[in-house]
Amino acid sequence: MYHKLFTKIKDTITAQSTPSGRGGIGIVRVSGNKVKSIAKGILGFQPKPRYAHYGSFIGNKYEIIDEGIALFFLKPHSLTGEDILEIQSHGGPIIIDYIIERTINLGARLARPGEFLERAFINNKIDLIKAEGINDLIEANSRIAAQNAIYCIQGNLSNILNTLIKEFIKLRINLEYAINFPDENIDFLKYNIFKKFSFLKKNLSNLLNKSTQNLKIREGINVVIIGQPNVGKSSLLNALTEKESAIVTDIAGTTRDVIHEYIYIHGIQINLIDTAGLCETLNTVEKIGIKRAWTEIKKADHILLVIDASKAININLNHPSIKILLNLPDLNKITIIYNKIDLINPQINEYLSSSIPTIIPLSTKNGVGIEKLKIHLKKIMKLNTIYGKFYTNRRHINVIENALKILEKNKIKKIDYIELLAEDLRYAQNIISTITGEFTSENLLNEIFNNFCIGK
Ligand SMILES: Nc1nc2c(ncn2[C@@H]2O[C@H](COP(=O)(O)OP(=O)(O)OP(=O)(O)O)[C@@H](O)[C@H]2O)c(=O)[nH]1
Ligand SMILES: [Mg+2]
Repeated sequence: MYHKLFTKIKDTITAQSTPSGRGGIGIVRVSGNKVKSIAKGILGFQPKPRYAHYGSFIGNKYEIIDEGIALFFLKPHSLTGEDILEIQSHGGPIIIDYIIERTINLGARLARPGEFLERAFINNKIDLIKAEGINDLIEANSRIAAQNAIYCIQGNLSNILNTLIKEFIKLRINLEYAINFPDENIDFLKYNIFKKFSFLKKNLSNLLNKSTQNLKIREGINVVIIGQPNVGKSSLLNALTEKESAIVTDIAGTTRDVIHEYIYIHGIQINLIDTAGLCETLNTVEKIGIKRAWTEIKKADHILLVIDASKAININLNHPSIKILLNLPDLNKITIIYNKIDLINPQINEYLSSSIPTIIPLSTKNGVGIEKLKIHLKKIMKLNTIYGKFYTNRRHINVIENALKILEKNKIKKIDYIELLAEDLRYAQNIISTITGEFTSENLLNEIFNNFCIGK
């Protein structure tokens, strides 16, 4: 079965598939109906499918452009499901340009971004999840992100969704039966429908939770560093990133804006966010900085509240740092950092280290405690990364969220409105089908594939 956009594809596309710049090899890929004649023109003969031909590439005036390897794939046994020619030449920009120009002269046009994968999707070679997985694999910035993209390519999420859609269909069949034969043992039927509906909602909500966790693996966990001015927030950022990411001075109010940096701990990205010191102030710039700090606090996955240990020996509820602590939205997300312990009595330090696990005493000045903080962050990430062997991006998550909203809005207890329930289920199922692309508008497809690079 081909996608409804299938009839739109008539032309032949060409693009460089390897990155631009210089390299040992450069690959130009051509896909479409004219590939056979283009191959004959540039190679001088008709290539055999799936055979590595070594030879010369011929220009418009029968000059030799370069020599290298040509691979021909006969449709439908190719990436796009169309005839494909891959020309492997030497990887210089001038040569590649020359070859692309030659394929255009022979009847191809330059491909749009992501157009090869778009054709693969339209010709039913891959679903949307796999197309996105290929893109994510190429763009991956950590091994875990790459591993997750592979799950997409292997179809793990597609399988989960296809099973879910089958459950939707089963439930809709039951509903149709209840609507058409209202007199038959309706209470039992209603009970069954209720059970299946709850099961479906639970499955969808589990999928949403796991998916949100998985997204964090790719985008990183946001750890926001906050505290009063001058407690050593920027020094902590610098100690964790091991570079001079932020300006450090002894003047309170040095950091005015939000500073973003990232580190990797065991392949998982941590986005570190340094903020302006939280205090009462009349200074306009500082006020804006503090407002931005609170915006970051609201978005945080975890917060490091830095306290100057030398000024917190007799800490009580009136201490400004405690006031900040009490204003934070979720106390479960907080680690207290007792900084500047080089300035305090080592006995107090020892007491703090051993007695309260969510307090980490450290000194950004001499580095004591930094490793302990990294181990602590690693533990937090573990809590944040319970994921199955599937992977979802932000688009998938939005879709799952929307489908779940529709199901949650429906008050199943009023089962007398059984037609409305059938309608909601149909709607939610269609929404979920947009993830694999089975039920996707042309606009959305364009939006997705336009984000890919040319040559993919
Ligand atoms: N003795 C000692 N001094 C430190 C330590 N960490 C930071 N400092 C000093 O504390 C002062 C303030 O450090 P910053 O990192 O700029 O503090 P901040 O919290 O970012 O300050 P604002 O950006 O103004 O809110 C600087 O003089 C640092 O050298 C530490 O562990 N021990
Ligand atoms: Mg600072």
